[in-house]
Amino acid sequence: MISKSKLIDATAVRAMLLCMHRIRQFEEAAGQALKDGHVRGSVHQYSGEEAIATGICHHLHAHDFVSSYHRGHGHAIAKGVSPARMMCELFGRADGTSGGKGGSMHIADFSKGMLGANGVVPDGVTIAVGAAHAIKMQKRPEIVVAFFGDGAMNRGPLFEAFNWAKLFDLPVLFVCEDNGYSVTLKTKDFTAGPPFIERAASFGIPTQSINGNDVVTVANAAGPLVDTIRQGSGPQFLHATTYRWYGHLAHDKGLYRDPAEVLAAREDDCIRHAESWLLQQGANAQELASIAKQADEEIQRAVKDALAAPFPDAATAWQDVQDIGSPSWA
Ligand SMILES: Cc1ncc(C[n+]2csc(CCOP(=O)(O)OP(=O)(O)O)c2C)c(N)n1
Ligand SMILES: [Mg+2]
Repeated sequence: MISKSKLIDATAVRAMLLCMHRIRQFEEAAGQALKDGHVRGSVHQYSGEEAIATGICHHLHAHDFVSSYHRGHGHAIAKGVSPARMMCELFGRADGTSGGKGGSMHIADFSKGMLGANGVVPDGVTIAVGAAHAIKMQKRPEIVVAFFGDGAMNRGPLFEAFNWAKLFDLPVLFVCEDNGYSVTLKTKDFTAGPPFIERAASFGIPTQSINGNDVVTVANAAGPLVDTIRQGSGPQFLHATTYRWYGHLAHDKGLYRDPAEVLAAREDDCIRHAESWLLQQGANAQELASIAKQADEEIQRAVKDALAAPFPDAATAWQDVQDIGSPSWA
């Protein structure tokens, strides 16, 4: 049963709309900053998928945890990590979440329960299960959400994670964000067997499949799952369908996709759906525009501040990084 505080009402959807705008604006700015040469390395934009992180993290407490993957900005923002510090991280500045040394694929902030984006498919999931095991052993009340893509469903460590989580009935919600693609391939074109949810179900994990582009649907599905995990149900698996608006990386023009498919996905915009929902509940267009404006201003300020922020001191270059011996090139 959904507890009263978790009923999805207009106040909740307004808050989630702001969160989705924040993520969308962050991704627009990050993609542009990469093109402008302010960001080195890679940027995987979460644009189009915002409803999933937003609708699920809406139900998490500050002390709960999330783990993520290479497309991790949205999960971090939805979990409460500061977009300003994340922007600094992308820009390689000392004020970044990892002092500017991690970049986009290593956004982490333990103080907010964000265990990290992760470049290795699907290693964020195994980290989540480790955290969930620690929570269970210490009899603590937190839960963990492991976000991952459909591509992870064909990797062995994911099944080790499912097995371990169910064997010990760990407090973890597995969330497969199924955008249909793994880099340039349609995931279904290299996937054998029955639908993904049956893979999780084969471990005895309860499963559910939902439309991940509707934040109300996501939040209504996630609320009871989070509750039941908190009450000791063991792991749950949520499969959420969605689409990524841009290429695999901000550099990637995505020419392997049918333009009509991309256009249709953009019509199925999670932000537009949330706005329509609110309009039906009596919100007015002005109010919705001011929510979008608030997010836009926040992110523009984050970019401006990141550009002005200092780079890490060269003397600290070898601090907080894995020890790989003496830098012979130095
Ligand atoms: C172990 C491993 N193999 C290969 C890669 C290269 N790689 C990066 S992303 C990706 C596919 C990701 O697809 P998905 O999990 O669906 O996430 P999406 O990019 O669609 O959000 C692959 C194969 C990797 N990062 N790690
Ligand atoms: Mg995918």
